[in-house]
Amino acid sequence: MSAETPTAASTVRLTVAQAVVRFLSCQFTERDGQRQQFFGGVLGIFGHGNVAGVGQALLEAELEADAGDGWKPAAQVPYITGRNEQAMVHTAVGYARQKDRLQTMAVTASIGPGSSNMLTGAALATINRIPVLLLPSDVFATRVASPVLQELEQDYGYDVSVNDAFRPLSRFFDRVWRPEQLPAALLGAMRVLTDPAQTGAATISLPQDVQAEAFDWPVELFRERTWRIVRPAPEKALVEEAAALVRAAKAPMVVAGGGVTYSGADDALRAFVEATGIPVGQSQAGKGTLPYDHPLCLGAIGSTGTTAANEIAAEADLVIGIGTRYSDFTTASRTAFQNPDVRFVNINVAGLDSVKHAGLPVLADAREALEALGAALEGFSTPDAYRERAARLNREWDAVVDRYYNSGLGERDGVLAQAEVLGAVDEVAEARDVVVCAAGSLPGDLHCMWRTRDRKGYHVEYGYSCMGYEIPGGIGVRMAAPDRDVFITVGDGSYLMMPTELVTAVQERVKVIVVLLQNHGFASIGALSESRGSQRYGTKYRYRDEQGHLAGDKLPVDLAANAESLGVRVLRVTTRAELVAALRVAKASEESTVVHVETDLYSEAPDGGGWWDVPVSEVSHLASTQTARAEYEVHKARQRPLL
Ligand SMILES: Cc1ncc(C[n+]2csc(CCOP(=O)(O)OP(=O)(O)O)c2C)c(N)n1
Ligand SMILES: [Mg+2]
Repeated sequence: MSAETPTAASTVRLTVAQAVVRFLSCQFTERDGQRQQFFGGVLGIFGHGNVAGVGQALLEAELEADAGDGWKPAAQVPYITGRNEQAMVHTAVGYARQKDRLQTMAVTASIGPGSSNMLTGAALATINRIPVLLLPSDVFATRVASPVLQELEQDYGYDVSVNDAFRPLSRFFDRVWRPEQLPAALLGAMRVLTDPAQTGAATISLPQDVQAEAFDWPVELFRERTWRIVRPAPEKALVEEAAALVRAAKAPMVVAGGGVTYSGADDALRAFVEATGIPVGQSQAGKGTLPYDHPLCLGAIGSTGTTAANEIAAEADLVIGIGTRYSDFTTASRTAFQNPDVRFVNINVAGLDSVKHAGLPVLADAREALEALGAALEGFSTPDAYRERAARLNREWDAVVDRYYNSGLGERDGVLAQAEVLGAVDEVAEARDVVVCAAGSLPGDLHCMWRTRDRKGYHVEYGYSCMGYEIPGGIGVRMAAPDRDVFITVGDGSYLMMPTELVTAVQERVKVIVVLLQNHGFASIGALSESRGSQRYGTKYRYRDEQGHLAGDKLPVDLAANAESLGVRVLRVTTRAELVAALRVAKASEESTVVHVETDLYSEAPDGGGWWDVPVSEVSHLASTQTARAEYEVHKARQRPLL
């Protein structure tokens, strides 16, 4: 026997699915000397595509059946049954984001619709740069019984399946046609999931027959592996160039994005801005990088920004973007920065983001780069007047928030304004609690108004702004942070998209507080429609009227009863005082609660001066559209190429 020949002891005979499950339980990440289990759970729904493969493997792992080789898992990876595959990916994303991308979950789905249901989740994870491992099941590799139930069948290629749709949505994709391919697929997925610049959805497609196939795996595949989450250091010359730009600037500002938080660079950011006196505007993912009442915190920037951030942005001659993608909401569709000489310094781990707006690309980890730039700027500060102006703008905006939080409109009109609901949540929530949202008019309101006090206290999914993320995403947040209360704020439209995981919250005894704002339609798209000349067409949940339009009476839906039927406790409230009382009850409880509150479809958010590019019809017979088009062209003229 040659040295290379595997001995009986150096291989272990397992199915492909058993090997996958075993592999998941021995992956760890490490950063700054802290080590943690990478997969905090496997979420799944079984169908014929995975029940006897991955399902059997999970059962065996849960029962700790002795495989006869003395192997013990390095960590327990619990299996959690979900209700909707898309929602399960949202839960994994919520979990991973709350864990600063150091931990995540895997999701298993059956072939066909079970798998394709995860496509939206894959896009959401990749766009938000959040690691999730997707394990869709696939058609038979052997094709003995093709076409199998739910097989796509394309006449131009028999190896195409619905799972090929994951390719453009994933940062890594592989299909394991043969067991021999599995180790490379698993290691490739781990490489991408743990790379801060590459991370997103990693997809390993598992044909249903291959899942059940046995193979002699080298035992090394199942050794504990610790993946270092790297902190790439910035190039010295670039730091010096960036420092020179800051020293020459008269009106510098920072735009802080999610990358600051994921890098754990919040303290470094605070030290940097306190030393240099450079104020900070925050993207949705960057809210929390400084507490709302820090004198250099300008709060939300861009389309849904504050007057504080947008006023400074309009004049800024140097923008230091840190861990930001510069989405259209952040740049107010490229109208936020109006100084003709504005320049950008982009601190980012991702090459894609580092070169945006023709910025100086400081390709590096946020914390490392902030510390290096801070050291290079030793002794530098903006004038006191600039610091004082930022602090004044911050206080002025907070006074606006105060007025909206306590407008008294609910008492006057008999139905609460949305901002009053946020005011009530603000009153009851503790500093470390987390507010969760994703779509509708709430994200904009939260972005400009929410008083974020803790670095992980604000969780709005705004890369994909996916209706239906709220409840499953919030459940993932709570799983990641059981010591924080999670306030899920959700509109009626988003609730109707995906209330399903309330059942999962009940099953797993995961406590969340859902604040369900019932305004009988789309306040957000309704307001947008009106401002763009489309008269709120099709944005209300109404019966058809006598003319055949969807503008009749309100529909008799009872979302409170719907939530109750899923097994959660529901509190129905009308007034502000009732709302505050209900939130306190929910907070004191150990169970999940849905607080159902009627709100005004027409309630307004404060205007922070930001614009958003949503094109208006160039020709129309409607006067409303013609007026909106004329207004649109005025804004359009302020858009800058930033080259
Ligand atoms: C899955 C999905 N479909 C469509 C949209 C477009 N969209 C954005 S907000 C919105 C309406 C949200 O309604 P609701 O949750 O009731 O919130 P409200 O606008 O009333 O605040 C729609 C349809 C989206 N973001 N996500
Ligand atoms: Mg609504």
